[in-house]
Amino acid sequence: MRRLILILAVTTAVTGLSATPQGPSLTAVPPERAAAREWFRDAKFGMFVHWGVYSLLGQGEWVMQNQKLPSSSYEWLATTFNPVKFDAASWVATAKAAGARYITITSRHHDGFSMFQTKATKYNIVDWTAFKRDPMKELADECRRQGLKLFFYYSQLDWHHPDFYPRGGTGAASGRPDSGDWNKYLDFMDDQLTELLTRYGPLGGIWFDGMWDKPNANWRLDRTYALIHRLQPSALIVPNHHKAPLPGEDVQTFEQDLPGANTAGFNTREISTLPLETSLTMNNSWGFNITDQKFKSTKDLIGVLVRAAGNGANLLLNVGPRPDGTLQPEAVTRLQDIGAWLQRFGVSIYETRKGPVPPQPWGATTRKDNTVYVHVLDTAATSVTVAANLGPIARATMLSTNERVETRETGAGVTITLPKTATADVDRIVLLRLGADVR
Ligand code: JFZ
Repeated sequence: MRRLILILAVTTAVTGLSATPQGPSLTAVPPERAAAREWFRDAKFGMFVHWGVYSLLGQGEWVMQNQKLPSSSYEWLATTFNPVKFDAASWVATAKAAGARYITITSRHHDGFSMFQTKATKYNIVDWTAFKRDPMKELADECRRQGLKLFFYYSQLDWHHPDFYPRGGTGAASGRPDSGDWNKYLDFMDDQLTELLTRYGPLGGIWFDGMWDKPNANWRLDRTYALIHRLQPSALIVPNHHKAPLPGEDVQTFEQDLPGANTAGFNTREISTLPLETSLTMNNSWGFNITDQKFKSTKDLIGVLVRAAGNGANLLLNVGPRPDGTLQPEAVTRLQDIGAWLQRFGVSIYETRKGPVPPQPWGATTRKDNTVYVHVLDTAATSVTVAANLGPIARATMLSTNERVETRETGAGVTITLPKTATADVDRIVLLRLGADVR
């Protein structure tokens, strides 16, 4: 009995998930994690990477499912994965030059192949391929060297593991036996997460995906989340389950959508008070897709970054590197161009919070202390109205040139007349210094 009480007490202390009189708390977290959440809110821009065995076929990361490939074929394919040109230093340098503050990478996607060294299965890049290297380790070391944080995407859905049973909505064609031990599968995941959180240095966090495949299963989330927060108290849990956040989770992420927009059809409209993130493909694919040339323009990508910031959210912008380990040139040029823009105008994005009004058809607003940045993305606009009571405005200037800008308080808010000289390439940014003292 005493032992039971002790176990209960320890579990409660460790999970932090115990019900308070008001129910489980989403916000009461230890100081390390609260600080990590603030770091996340400040970071504003991350590079997402989808890369794995599927990259070989150039049809996206769902190829195993979409082409109904049996495990036996995919296992053979995996033996041939040998990305000899992979260079962690250059990937991280590219992300850094783009202005990204973190990288989130697929340590294991739905195909079940571990892109890291693991004792939990031989089906991993070190033991299964001629490559024999651990690219997650190389990236973790480089991120530390170059000052970026690293998050591991980790799929809870597995199309290969025999114990992923009963199966969910996908993964039926891989030829696995109709039996399996669900709890053994959950143990396997906890073992792998333990490796990821103990062998790669301090992580930004874990980006979970795949629960949606079996929404009613017992995923033992409390136990897994407690494990993560015990192993690394400042690691953030970012779940892509498309629902309102659950206890223990740290970031609300929206796939292919700005917070609350749900153009994708599978996101929730409920926006929590947690840090927010929007994930976005650069073309229409996550994993390398050799026929998908529909890359968004740099202008459009910056537009999403600005609108995300205007919602108080980060942009997690995806690249799908090629099977030889190189980034696609189309992605590299866009990342370079975003980086050049952030070099000049990053002050209006990084460390900001959402502005006084939500994003508008003409653009978005961000705010830092007593400075409001009005981002005019509509290149045709000659004036815009920020429909909020901002109080006195001490100074209004174009961020790019310091040129004075005319503002007028109307009943509807503050109307800004854009100078004719302001060039309208991507984003005309007006800086409003709030307060009474005119300087
Ligand atoms: C998920 C993954 O399946 C995808 O491969 C990629 O990693 C992305 C970031 O996350 O995408 C999903 C997941 C579920 C649905 C749609 C996209 N869904 O339930 O409609």
